[in-house]
Amino acid sequence: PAQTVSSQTPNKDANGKQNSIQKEAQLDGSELIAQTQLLKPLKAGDNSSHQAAAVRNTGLHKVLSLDATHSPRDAHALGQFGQPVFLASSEDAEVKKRWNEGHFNVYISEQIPVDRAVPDTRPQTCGQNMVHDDLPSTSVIFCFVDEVWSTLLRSVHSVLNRSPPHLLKEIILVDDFSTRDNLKKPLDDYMSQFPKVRIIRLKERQGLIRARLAGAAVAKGEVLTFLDSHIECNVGWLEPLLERIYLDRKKVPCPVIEVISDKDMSYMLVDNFQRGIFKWPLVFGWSPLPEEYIKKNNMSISDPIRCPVMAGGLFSIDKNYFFELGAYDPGLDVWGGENMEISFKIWMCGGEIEIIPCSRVGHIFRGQNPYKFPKDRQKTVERNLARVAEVWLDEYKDLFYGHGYHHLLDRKVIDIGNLTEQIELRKRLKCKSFKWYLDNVYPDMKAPLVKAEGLVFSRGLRKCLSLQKSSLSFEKCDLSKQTQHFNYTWMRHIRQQELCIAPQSKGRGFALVRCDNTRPELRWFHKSSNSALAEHLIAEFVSQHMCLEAEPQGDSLRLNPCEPTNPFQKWQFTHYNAQ
Ligand code: UD2
Ligand code: MN
Repeated sequence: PAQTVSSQTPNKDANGKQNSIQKEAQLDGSELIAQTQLLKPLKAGDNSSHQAAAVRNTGLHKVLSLDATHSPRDAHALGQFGQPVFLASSEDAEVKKRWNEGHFNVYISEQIPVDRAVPDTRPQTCGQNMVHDDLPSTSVIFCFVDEVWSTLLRSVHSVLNRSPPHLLKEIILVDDFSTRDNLKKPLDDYMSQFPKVRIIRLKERQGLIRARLAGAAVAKGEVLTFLDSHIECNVGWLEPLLERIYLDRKKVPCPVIEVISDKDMSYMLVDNFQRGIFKWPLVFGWSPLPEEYIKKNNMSISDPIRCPVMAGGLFSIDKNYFFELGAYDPGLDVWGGENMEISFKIWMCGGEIEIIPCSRVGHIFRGQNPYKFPKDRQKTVERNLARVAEVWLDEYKDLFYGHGYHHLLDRKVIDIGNLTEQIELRKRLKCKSFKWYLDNVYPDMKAPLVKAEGLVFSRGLRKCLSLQKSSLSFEKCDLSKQTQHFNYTWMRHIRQQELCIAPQSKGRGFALVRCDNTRPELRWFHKSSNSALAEHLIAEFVSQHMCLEAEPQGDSLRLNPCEPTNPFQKWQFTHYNAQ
């Protein structure tokens, strides 16, 4: 999903030109080494890495404002300076015709210069920041499958034009078995004018995860920088990322992802203080830092933002650290879930993910994937996420499954593959628990382990369920008695320790069985309020609507057809953690 676009407009003069462009000499590495200036004091919390860097006692220079706007540019070209392109309505048909080639306005993109300027959207102080002269070099890796020619070229040009040459080791284009002819010889020919650009071609479709691994395997830079193939890097984007890694090799910095409109190709800046988060069942989203957190830490809009989950597409990582972490799980297919995997892995195994507001990259967010999935899209993503959940979520994986992917538990329906190596890796790296991650990295996430818990109170009897010596009965409610405590789980089980209450498929009885998440017949539908059968416990896998009912004599339980107002079918747990 795209971030919310900010209502602020970048600094521009009346001609739409960037007025904050600094007329700074374009330096290369050799000239930089000579410069030494004082490091701006870093924020609290950065002390250890600050000192580590200070020991190296190397020179510093102001972030380079490399941008080809220093060179002559056609100010009248369409889309120049990131301006929107407006078309006559007579061109609508053409726009529509070309749309599906990339699920954005391919027709407009083709008419915009491949090296257009974009507005410098960084917070004002960014241009004054100091970075070290001896930053590590990076390999920039673009994976693509059937990418639109004009956007692929614009992505590459933006890296070539706005990265200090001595820091850009190479650009690796990993062609994930594209079918379009122009991406073969014509692309080779075009890129042959840039010695830093290498193209690797995969012999079969691998998906973006294994394509990135293929790029990483041949990369020569000290840092890997992954980018999507329809982006535009902004002025000064690279050095602030590399600086963070220089200060601490376990930091994984991400640029702010700005929005290139899929409709008019304009470059739009996004709201400040945004970070990547997830909601159940592991759905990525953006959310601003809590207000109190910003105040408490006295944060300015250019400070790095701790980020619980990265969006996935754009980040830099120390190459050795990437491999120490076991890179990506190579069992993840095509698209999706790898951002969760690497995020949990980084945080739980000793690293940090940050968004760096002084580094900004525009990205075309598309409504749909413009390429085909070899198998069903939804199943592919769900399967990837299940692999991540099984390896990283510990007891919280019930929340993942319970929020919509119950069918994944049936391994006969979806085979999520072998996870031995991933589980071994987590052990070997001695990674922390998912609970630690939630408590320390994403404390504002609500993640109760069960939906409801406590006593199970029968409205009709005004007594509570009790499980003793493997049989159920009713007793006077008493919170101090463990025999009366049950959980209503994300799997929708009514559970006490290992035992679950199960409806019997025939007859009106019930049984106590060992809980098993993969058995759908143990599930009970239950809502505390606001539904037609509020407070009922409805057996999900019994043919007609059958509800759990207390015998009015109070000596046993049975299943009966559901009746909305029957108090002997109404049950209440002491605490509801979620509806
Ligand atoms: C986001 C990420 C993307 C990836 C994805 C989840 C951003 C801006 N983008 O979705 O990088 O993390 O979430 O997996 O954060 N590609 C291949 N082979 C494939 C499929 C895709 O090479 O089989 C390429 C594709 O051409 C593109 C990149 O991988 O350059 C990412 O794909 P996307 O742009 O469709 O993903 P996006 O931005 O929707
Ligand atoms: Mn993308």
